[in-house]
Amino acid sequence: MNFTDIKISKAIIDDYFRKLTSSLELDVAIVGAGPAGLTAGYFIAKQGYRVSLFERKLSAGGGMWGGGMMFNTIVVGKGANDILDEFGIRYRRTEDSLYIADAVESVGALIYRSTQAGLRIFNLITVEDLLVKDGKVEGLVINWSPVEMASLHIDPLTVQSRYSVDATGHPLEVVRTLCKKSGVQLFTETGDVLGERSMCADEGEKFVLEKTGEVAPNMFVAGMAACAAFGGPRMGPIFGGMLLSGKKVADIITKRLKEKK
Ligand code: 48H
Repeated sequence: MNFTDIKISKAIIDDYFRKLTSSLELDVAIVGAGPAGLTAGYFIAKQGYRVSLFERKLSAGGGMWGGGMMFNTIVVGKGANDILDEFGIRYRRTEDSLYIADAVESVGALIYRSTQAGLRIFNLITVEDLLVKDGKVEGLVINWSPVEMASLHIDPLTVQSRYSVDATGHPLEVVRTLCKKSGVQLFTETGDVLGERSMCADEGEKFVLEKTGEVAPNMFVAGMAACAAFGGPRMGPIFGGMLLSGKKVADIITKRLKEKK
């Protein structure tokens, strides 16, 4: 094989298959590369666990790129600035004790630091279903996003994971599918999805952190998905709760992984 063109193709194909094959059996599978999913992936990978993240879109970053109403500045409250420090994101403190950072720098840092820590991010892959056995989530069912976009009738593949995280933001896609298709009772007041409530930044920031955690056996929620599952208010373009929620879910899961070696 002498053509450089073919060597380039072979290098890409070999490397991608190496990454995908080594993601078939995971400690943690995360759905959604918004701020919550990326932060969770970073803190889990940093502790040496096998963690991969599946993102439907071409680019990771979720709703963070656009700040508030496309003004690409993000705001975080006190406490979340420690996470900005951890990722090396520069920020400025306002007179109102809010911390503001550039949205593009923030997303760039989350992606860079999390992949450097060992998180494998698969963009252009949609999680369309779950692997469920005896009422417990044991993995994810994945397919190429262009297959979904073109409504092609193509069956998916499956990855196995000890724990899964729905970090799909407002739509709470994975947990909704779990309820709809498997009838699993959630750890919410009614056993079902409660749905996101209208805006209140203070309450929303507190709520998302409080409710981040296990929502069904082996299935966790982080970020806006936690508000949607447990019926909390939205909080608009303040992103501290998303970062802290990602860290909290990572702390809970890594503790569980250590206990159940
Ligand atoms: C693969 C999927 C699937 C799927 C969705 O929306 P996100 O940024 O989510 P969070 O929770 O990290 O951050 C929320 C924040 O961006 C936000 O919207 C806030 C704070 N809103 C408050 C308010 O009041 O409006 O990211 C979720 C990601 C996206 O990139 C999706 O493409 C992806 O998940 N995704 N990926 N398979 N089935 N569903």
